[in-house]
Amino acid sequence: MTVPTTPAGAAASTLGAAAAQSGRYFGAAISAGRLGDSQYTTIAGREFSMVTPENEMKMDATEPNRGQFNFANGDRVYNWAVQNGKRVRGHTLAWHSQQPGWMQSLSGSSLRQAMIDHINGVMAHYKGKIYAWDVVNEAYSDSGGGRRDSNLQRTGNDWIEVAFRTARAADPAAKLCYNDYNIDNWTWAKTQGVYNMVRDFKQRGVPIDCVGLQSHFNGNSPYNSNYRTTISSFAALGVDVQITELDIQGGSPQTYAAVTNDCLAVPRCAGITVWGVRDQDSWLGAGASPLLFNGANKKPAYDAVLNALNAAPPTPTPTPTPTPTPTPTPTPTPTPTPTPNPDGCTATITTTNSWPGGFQSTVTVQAGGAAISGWTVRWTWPGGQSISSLWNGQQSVSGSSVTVRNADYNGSIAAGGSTTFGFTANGTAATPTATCTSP
Ligand code: 9MR
Repeated sequence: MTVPTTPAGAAASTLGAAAAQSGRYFGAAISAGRLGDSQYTTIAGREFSMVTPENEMKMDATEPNRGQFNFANGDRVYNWAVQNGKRVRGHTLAWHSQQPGWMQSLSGSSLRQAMIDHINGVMAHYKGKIYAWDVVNEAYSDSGGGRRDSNLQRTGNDWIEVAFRTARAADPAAKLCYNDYNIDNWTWAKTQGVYNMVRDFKQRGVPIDCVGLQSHFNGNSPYNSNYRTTISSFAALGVDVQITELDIQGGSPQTYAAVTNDCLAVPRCAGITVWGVRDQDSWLGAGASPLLFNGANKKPAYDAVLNALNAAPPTPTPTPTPTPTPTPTPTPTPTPTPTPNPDGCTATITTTNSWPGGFQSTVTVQAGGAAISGWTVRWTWPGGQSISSLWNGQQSVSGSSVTVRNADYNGSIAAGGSTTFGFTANGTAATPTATCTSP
């Protein structure tokens, strides 16, 4: 990353350089559609050290048809960012909103599988290139502290942890964030709901590295001075905090300074991203005056943020206290010993991810020399393992014996073709030999 360095004692003159003095970044949401606007790219190129594509890496943009990925606009924003020396936050892999039409009409295990496939498809394309991913976005209800109802939530309460585990396996180099709005005020039930989820994830070893506080402040959700408590409380759980979508209706310089100072006060507050460049670029419209620039002009809020960043005590080693990314336990390479079965089917279990106390597997069911119209896979757990969630199949368990039959939609396999089902399980990762029979 090339962030201009500032001589000791001198004030930095851009947001990115000023934030870098304390090892932090300062970013903005960028739209592919505005990259032809030279006023926009001049400001964004000069001021910011981190970029979040505003819409271009969302589910509807990246997988418009099932299994068919489109990274044209995501790559446009990504390439502009790296060509201008900036890092990129990925936004977002699993969300109830902005789903492509085909996904909106799915449910149950096929939606669960589609989510997993989506995460794998997008993260594979950007593997090793993304600073942090908003793995799951806005999964909590606006009141009461519980989960928001959605098609993803109805696939089972474990959908969020399955998303994070899938994401860790897909790109171990990216920080994995949970991102939401209205979790800025420490006294709100929604904030506490997300806090409890993150605490639970850390206790159980579900991979999570950061929490994104969107921080859209307005009359209904105003900035409160307990924001610093929110940031430090999340940080104390052992995750980074990133302010991911900051805008302040009315653009108060005092509030912008307070938000900046609250981040600077907590070592694990890694950086701030504003949700757009100029007021005219904001999803709220220019009339809300929510951002730091009015046309090419720096607003009073800009000066307030820059001065706060310049007043921060410099850190000698500018590292945003990166999370010691828990390396997923290397998974033992399975030795599949499928018995050749010219006409029936074979099944092979592969571990795709593991963590202390659990693992995730994919089972490939392959038809032999003839098409089959249904399949049953059986195996025996060697050491007390138990399935916590299974998709694309119907399971029945008796002691250590597991039987999985095809789901309604994946029983028919062409000669030589294959399908997969998957599961997460408790216990030590194991790849027992599975048998497959077809009627
Ligand atoms: O700014 C985004 C706007 O252009 C889109 O139309 C909108 C669609 O949902 O999403 C906006 O960004 C949202 C972000 O992805 C998630 N948090 C709330 C943001 C503002 O609505």
